[in-house]
Amino acid sequence: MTDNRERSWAEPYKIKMVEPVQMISREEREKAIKEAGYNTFLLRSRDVYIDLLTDSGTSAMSDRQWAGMMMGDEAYAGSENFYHLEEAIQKYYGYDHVVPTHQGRGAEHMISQLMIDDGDFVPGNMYFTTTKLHQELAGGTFVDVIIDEAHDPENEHPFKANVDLNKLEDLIKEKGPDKIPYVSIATSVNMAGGQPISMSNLKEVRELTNRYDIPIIHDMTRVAENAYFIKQREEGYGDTPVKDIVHEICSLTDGATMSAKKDALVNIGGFLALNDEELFRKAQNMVVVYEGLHTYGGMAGRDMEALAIGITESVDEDHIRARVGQVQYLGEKLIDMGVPVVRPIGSHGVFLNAKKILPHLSQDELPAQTLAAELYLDAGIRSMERGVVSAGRDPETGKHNYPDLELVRLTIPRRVYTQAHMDVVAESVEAVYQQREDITGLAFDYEPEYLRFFQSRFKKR
Ligand code: P61
Repeated sequence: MTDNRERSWAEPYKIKMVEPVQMISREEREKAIKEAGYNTFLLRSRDVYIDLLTDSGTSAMSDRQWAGMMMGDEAYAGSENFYHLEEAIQKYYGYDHVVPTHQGRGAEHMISQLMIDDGDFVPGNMYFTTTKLHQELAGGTFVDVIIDEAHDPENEHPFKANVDLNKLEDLIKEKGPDKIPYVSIATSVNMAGGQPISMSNLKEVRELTNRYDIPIIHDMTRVAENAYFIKQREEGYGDTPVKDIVHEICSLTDGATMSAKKDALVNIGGFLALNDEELFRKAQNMVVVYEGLHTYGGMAGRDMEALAIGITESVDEDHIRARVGQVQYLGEKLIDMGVPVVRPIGSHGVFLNAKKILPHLSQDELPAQTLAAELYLDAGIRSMERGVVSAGRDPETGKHNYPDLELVRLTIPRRVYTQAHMDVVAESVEAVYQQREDITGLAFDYEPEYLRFFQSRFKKR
């Protein structure tokens, strides 16, 4: 480099296979979203042009992963691929024992059933839909102990996933440590907008929980993305490899649930990782009831091989820089266009601030659900509601939960779309933003009991 200007970077891969996508006409999109009850989860994928519903299971696998798929050992018991997976988890994450599951919620189900008793409280750094539901189904109550800044979309705190230690200690003192089976710590907190926890905060949580002898269970779904932000933002980590930061994060916790469909670059899979031998034995016994034998837990041998390789690739410096970099690129573009988004831009998606974009809609008029439907109408871009619909109802009162954050998530799959796709997305968001005053809200038409956002149907008001 001849001067101090930042040089452009590009994706650290080239494309070997393509999957055609196309945009259907405006009339067809109108018909499709109406038939889907204005719920983007109910659209058919063939009717979507750029699919930013989720980064879950939507990543492109590498040639090495596909080669690994050919080495699937589909033995019912003792598959060679399980041992490769176990080795990768021990090497990169440092947990002693592994129970594979079909995906993240399989692991959440087991840890909740094994550790939570009726009347327990589970503190965590913001809720996640499936995590909280499994805690409730086990008889527990989730308690949010994230810092207040996390609930403010405009607050620029660099580590919005940090735990408020006072909130946590007050809860422990109020309920008593024996009512708190574990503290649930997520890295790269999804519902806050993909925000990281700092290493120093995690260390403080560890010290506090050690004093009360309470374990930490880590939702490590996006741990590498969190580690990348630590490298970027936390003093003393600028020269530390992401893989070492990941290892250090895990070493501060006692076990983890993993949806491998995100960070770990596979289309299906997950696991429960534990250091405690006795708990592990119980989980190993439980997995045969709900998932499959303890050496496959609902995954095919080939899936476990792809996952073992995906874990290795997920902590590669070039990969993680390009992955988070692409999300930042879209976010910066939208900020430049004046569109209100959650700040700082998160790790796995850009979160539009629907409350601010559609201030004329009350939360009962479902601003984020409405905005997601409008985005689809404009250019066939599929996004996800993360607001009052996702927050569900209070199990005690049956009333809607009204979260401060009323967001639409533009989630970027890993290694799938190009910067040109990001440009198209930004232009579509801008077009919808310009027509925002003409947008009218939605009302529930059908609402299922569990995780209602997946299957609810809506009607125009
Ligand atoms: C997602 F609308 N996430 O972000 P499973 N923990 C965390 C996750 O992000 C996560 C799981 C546990 C999804 C899929 C999804 O409300 C929703 O492998 C931090 O999906 O079972 C999943 O892992 C669960 C979308 C899940 C949702 C729940 O798109």
